[in-house]
Amino acid sequence: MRARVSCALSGRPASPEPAAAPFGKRDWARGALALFLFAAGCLEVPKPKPASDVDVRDVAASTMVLESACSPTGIELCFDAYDNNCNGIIDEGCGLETGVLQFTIAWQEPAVDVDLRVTGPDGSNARRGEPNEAGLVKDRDCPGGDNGCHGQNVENVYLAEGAPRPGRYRVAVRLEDLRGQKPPIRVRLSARIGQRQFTSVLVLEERSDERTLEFSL
Ligand SMILES: [Ca+2]
Ligand SMILES: [Ca+2]
Repeated sequence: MRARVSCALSGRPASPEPAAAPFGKRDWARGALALFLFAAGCLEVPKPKPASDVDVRDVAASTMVLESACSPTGIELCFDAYDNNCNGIIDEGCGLETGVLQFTIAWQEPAVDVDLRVTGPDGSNARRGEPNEAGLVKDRDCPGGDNGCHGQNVENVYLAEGAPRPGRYRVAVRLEDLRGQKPPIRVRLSARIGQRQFTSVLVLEERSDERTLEFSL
């Protein structure tokens, strides 16, 4: 007996069986292709993981003390790289983009150049303009040319598209240039990784001083 194939999702009945006829090689090929396409139409496409399903493992910080508990301090304040209202989003309503992954730094000294570098599992650095292979993009680079950040030095990297890629991530905060400012430079780093959050105040002592946070998904 020849089997019938029906699609419960579409509710369409299966095609009636053709009348008995000679079944050549071409008919077999057409039948196999139709069966494949028909079956493919019935498959459910996996949805992107919600933030609650992001599995964060192996969190390791180099020369920084991470806080994972959020203490609300009132309404959200801009350009401090801190989730003041503990809603899981860093500096929302301040013109910064956000995603299931978000990494933000802020510092006070207007001329000092600090750099936030986030690399995904493929090792490529998140840059401005377009997402890297991991879907990460940087939406601010301060202090920027021509005082582009207006003294509000915040750098922000977020997951712009797709689900978080599994693998190892590295978040580095580096003091690029003091530009005449006397160290140390205090930098707030906050990270949103799915439903988990981390924050720390980094004290950078000299040029090229760097602190890193690594984790796996
Ligand atoms: Ca917030
Ligand atoms: Ca804030």
